[in-house]
Amino acid sequence: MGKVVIDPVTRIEGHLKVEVEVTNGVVTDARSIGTMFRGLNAVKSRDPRDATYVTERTCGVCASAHGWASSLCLDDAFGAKVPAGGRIIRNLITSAMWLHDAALHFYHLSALDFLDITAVAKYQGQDPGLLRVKEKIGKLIAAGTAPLTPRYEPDEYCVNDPELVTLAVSHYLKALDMQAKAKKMSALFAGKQPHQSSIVVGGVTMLPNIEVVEQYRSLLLEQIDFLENVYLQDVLTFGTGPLLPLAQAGVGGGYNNFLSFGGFGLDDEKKNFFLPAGVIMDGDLSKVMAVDQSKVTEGVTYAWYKDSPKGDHPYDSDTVPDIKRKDAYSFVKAPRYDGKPVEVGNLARMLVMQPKPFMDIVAKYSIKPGVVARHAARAYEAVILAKEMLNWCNALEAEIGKVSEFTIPSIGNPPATGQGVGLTEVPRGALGHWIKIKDHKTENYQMVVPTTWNFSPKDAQGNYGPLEKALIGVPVPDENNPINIVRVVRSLNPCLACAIHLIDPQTNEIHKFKIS
Ligand code: NFE
Repeated sequence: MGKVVIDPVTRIEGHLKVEVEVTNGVVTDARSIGTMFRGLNAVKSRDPRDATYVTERTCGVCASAHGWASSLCLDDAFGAKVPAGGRIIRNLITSAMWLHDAALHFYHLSALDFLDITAVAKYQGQDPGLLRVKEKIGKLIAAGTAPLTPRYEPDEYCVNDPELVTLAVSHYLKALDMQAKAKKMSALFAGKQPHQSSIVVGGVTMLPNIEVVEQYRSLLLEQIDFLENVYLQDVLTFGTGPLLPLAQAGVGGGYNNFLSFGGFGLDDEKKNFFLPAGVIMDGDLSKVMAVDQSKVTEGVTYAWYKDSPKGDHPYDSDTVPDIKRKDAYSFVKAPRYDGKPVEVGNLARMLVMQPKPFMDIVAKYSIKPGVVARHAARAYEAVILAKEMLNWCNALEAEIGKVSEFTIPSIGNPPATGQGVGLTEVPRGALGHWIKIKDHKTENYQMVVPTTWNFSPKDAQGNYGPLEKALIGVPVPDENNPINIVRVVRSLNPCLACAIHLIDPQTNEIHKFKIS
């Protein structure tokens, strides 16, 4: 029996430490530890409309996601009705960033867990593009400056066929270009990226014209080609080839509880979504339950925060650090739905939505929830989302000319008192923002973020967080090469920057802590 500590886990967003106990080559205990306190000073006692701009600064990856969630939250609190054009432009700004995230997550963060990169040097083919890759990467390997690192030793699940590896590395390079172009798409409507400046309470500030929509559409067609013919094919090649044993064993599965808040409003931004809302418990896919936000709580029994005197629902909870808290081991709180830990993200969304082609692949290859299923879900979702975005371009063109419909409705000053909730789906999963308003100012503001759900510590009942549960049972045949651990972590696509945040109304101080 031995303890394996990975600190920091690299090739993710933010700062994460993972500790596991390994007994007879299998993980028997696990801790997910958010190590960096961020002390993001933010929105309390300010004009509620500031929330959109401040909460976007939580993260540089999913900034638009927070702008979107905070605007949905403010729409609710202000009673604002968003015009159709505003809803569609919000969808186009945020969905483009999902495409950015798909390329980033698979190629630049995860794929290297499944490739023996040294095989590039053995490429024998004549494809000029792949020969350039061989030359470029081969030089780095020969020089000992191992490229695309840090990484663990390749194991039996790593692809080592020189043709396949060289092709995959060429896709890695292509994916950099696709990331940049996806961001450009988003910026066409958002003004800029990563921190967009168009989505606001009541709608968007942007007035589109046909030229902008056409520019977006032509970049989108390029994305669809890449997602469908490169990304999805790579995931299928790996997932139904060398990784099939991992897929069928469900390595890195977990509770089989899944939550989606629903994302991308079709006609009503709060009710009818392209990616539906739903809850699945204990893997029962025949029973997708409706979401009730009142069942969301955030506990801190094992997190370095004080208990919230007014309760654990995000309308009332607070975020006050307490580094001396007994038994605490993470700066990530423990959100629960109806008291249960739930996995959020692409797999949760695809299991709630259950699109036939995806479910057919899962059935055909007997894939169980886990590492490989998450990658498959992310790739399939990216393709169907990108194709749906074409429909939104068409719908937006039909709205052009209704100029007044695009201007921000006259929403007036913030209400004297009120509250609102904004629930949506963002690349990593379910995102919720909650606000309470008093004297026209923000009295309380809480964000419950995808990575907080997935990477939470234990709760008061002693239930592991979803990642912790997913790690238990994972094979680690060599404690010096815990590659399966990072595969599980990265399949959940964490962003610890989002997961840990704090709203401090008084001091503006970035707190200092020493973690022993
Ligand atoms: Ni910082 Fe985020 C997404 C949000 S993560 S990336 O997607 O919200 O938990």
